[in-house]
Amino acid sequence: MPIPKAELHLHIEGTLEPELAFALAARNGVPLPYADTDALREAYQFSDLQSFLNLYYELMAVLRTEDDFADLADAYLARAAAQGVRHAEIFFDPQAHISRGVGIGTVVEGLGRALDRSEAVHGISTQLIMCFLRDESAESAMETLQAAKPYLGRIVGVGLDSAEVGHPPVKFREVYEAAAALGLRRVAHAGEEGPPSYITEALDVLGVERIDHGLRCVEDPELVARLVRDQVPLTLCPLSNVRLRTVDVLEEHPLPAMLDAGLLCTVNSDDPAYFGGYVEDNFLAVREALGLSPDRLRDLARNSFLASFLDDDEERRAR
Ligand code: ES4
Ligand code: ZN
Repeated sequence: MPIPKAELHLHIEGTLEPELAFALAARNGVPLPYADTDALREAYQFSDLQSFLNLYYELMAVLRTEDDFADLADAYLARAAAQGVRHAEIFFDPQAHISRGVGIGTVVEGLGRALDRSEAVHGISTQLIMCFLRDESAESAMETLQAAKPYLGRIVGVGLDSAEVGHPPVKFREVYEAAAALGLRRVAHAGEEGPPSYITEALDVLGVERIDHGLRCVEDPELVARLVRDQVPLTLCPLSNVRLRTVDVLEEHPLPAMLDAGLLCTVNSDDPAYFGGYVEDNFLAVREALGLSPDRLRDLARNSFLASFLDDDEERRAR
């Protein structure tokens, strides 16, 4: 049995498996420029983050109705349950749907339908985090935050994703201030492809309480010392890092050194349909490639609950 764990870095659109993509394409009459699922899978060869994002946004065309988002989330939750996930904090990208004429209400109500039955059906508690696309304007992010207002009962926090380099956290200062004023929790992708200074900026300017990825902190010893001192959680995604060539091979992933340094690391799946595995697959892969001991793996699972937005009582029940 896989160890019980929380998943804290998971883009729901990145759980769209080729089979479901083709089924939804047929259901909605959306043409896909791939002959079949094998041809689509062959496109899953990425040279960097942008090459992945191009396909990730292209395939979203098949997601159109509440049913589509409910089916997408149901499929993820079923797979996550089999991988030991007891709690999931799930990212979604409203702007990637709004720009295609799919309103945030369709997305949130559809996902919400699956999340509402998740505890009963899959034994997984859930929360939603809406992400802003950092390669879009701050004005667009602010409009998206306004559009989300009727749905904030379902949304625990905000995040920042998409193409990182050239889009520093400071660009979203006002948006994060507004999100905080609405009582939303704050996280941000930083230090995936971008420099360590983006991690510092996300903490100082955006007031985030978790860093998504954060891998490149290892290049800045002072930053590492701060992250250790403040026990800032990092949501690492090892298989993602290999597929997007952020690390050359899994055997060279800095996770063991990061744990040895005292960083609060968690292991997550990011976009599991694209990167070759769900969260337990990531645990097994780092165990094999990096020789992590059972104690280390238990630490990672424990960290996932510590770093979650669950309070102590909820955490005890989830474990
Ligand atoms: C993402 Cl791996 C990754 N990085 C940044 N933004 C993303 N959106 C979906 N997956
Ligand atoms: Zn991510």
